[in-house]
Amino acid sequence: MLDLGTSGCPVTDTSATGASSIPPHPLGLKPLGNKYFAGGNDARESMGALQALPDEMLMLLVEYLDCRSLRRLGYACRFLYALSLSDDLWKSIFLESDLGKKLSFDWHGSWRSTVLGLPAERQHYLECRNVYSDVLHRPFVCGHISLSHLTSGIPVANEISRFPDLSYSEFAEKWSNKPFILTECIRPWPAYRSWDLETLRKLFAETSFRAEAVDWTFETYVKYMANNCDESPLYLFDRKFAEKMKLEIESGEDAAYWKPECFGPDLFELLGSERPAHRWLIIGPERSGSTFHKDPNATSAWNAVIQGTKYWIMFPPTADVPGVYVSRDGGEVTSPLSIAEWLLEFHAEARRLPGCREGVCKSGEILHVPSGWWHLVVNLEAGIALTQNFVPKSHLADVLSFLRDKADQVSGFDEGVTDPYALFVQRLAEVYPDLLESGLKELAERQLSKKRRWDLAVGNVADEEQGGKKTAGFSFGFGSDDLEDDEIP
Ligand SMILES: O=C(O)CCC(=O)C(=O)O
Ligand SMILES: [Fe+2]
Repeated sequence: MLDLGTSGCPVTDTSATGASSIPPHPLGLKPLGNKYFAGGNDARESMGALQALPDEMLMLLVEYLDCRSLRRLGYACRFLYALSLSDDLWKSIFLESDLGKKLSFDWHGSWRSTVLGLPAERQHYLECRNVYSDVLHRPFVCGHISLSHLTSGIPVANEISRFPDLSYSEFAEKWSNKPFILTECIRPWPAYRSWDLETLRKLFAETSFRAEAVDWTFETYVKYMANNCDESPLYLFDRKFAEKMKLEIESGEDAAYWKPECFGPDLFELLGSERPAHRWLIIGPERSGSTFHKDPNATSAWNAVIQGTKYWIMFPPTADVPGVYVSRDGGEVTSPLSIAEWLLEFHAEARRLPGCREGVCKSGEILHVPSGWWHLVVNLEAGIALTQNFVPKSHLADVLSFLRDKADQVSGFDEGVTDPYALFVQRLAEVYPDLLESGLKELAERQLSKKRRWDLAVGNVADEEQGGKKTAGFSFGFGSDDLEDDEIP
């Protein structure tokens, strides 16, 4: 079978992307390019006036249909039948239905079968061999792309460093700005020793956890995990897990886990109950994961794999990551592609860029995400992870700067905390006055150096050197109008 997709379905060199392993579509529909070898038998021609619309537009239109209308549309002709089976349409219908509000229900392997209550033995499909469409075929490709090419062939220069463990002084002096993996540090955790999906299912079957837009019991989520073909599977990402699972964390004989010592004091602990959300239980099937982002509030993070394996690709804070579009102030990140689409379209290019770091974090290992670093993560196997965001002393200035200068982008605080910057400064002044002073000094120095670079760029330096007055306006003020690197033309 030829694979001639025009987007997201590479025609050649599929071994490098994992696309070669994709099985035939269950309905038999094919990427658009195949039409030109098909001798004129094209299901689109039976669509009447709707033929005039491109597939993308048809898809947008049918998003407005309810369950009954979508089913009826499928009776009209083979192309619309294939279109009406797109499971993303049914996912939206599910989420808007009463079923979408339930904690538990019978999952039947797809959103459509679940909405329609169709167990496997009642699922019958028409074959659609004369349906040619990238729009319909691409989600299937993305839901089946093999991920094995990610683990093989990581360029040596990109490899994330691995150590058994690190001391705090090594971290503070050398590693707080770099990603790394520690291979031994979480092995004593009871959570690592005793948790796996089956154990958690037995203990917490009826406990509900948040997975993106839904709250489901763990039993329901495990069934979904084991049997779905979603391009972007729902990811369990719960920040109240400790309360829900009645876990002790950090101290006490029964602690399920504790933070690794090498990261030193976490300065956001000073915020006590007012600190923003900072720890999550993460569970997902193969192919689930996180699209490119930076962690909130310029915090650093660690991510510990309890079960499974994760592939990480990371870039330093100032990198332009291919396929990721960032607003001028950094406040809006648009990463329009799913993880699988990004891997198909951009992975090969991205790993050739300077600064790119890649690594595979296996069960029993923990990865450090430095403040401001871009990262995309994909689960190579179903698994469980714990993650925590923190503020190490070495990134205090970054966090102060974020809270002060990007107040509109600060996230995760309760509504009652109206001025996170002032609150953090106040707590630091009480406990670590010297650290606060040096943090503020570093901020002022950064501001001065930005100003100097600006002056250089616009020619003000000459005036300054000649004793002119043009640059006299600069002060150490802590206003929010300081110059961003990207504002310098
Ligand atoms: O999917 C993952 O494990 C990564 C999670 C992550 O990046 C985050 O919590 O910020
Ligand atoms: Fe993250």
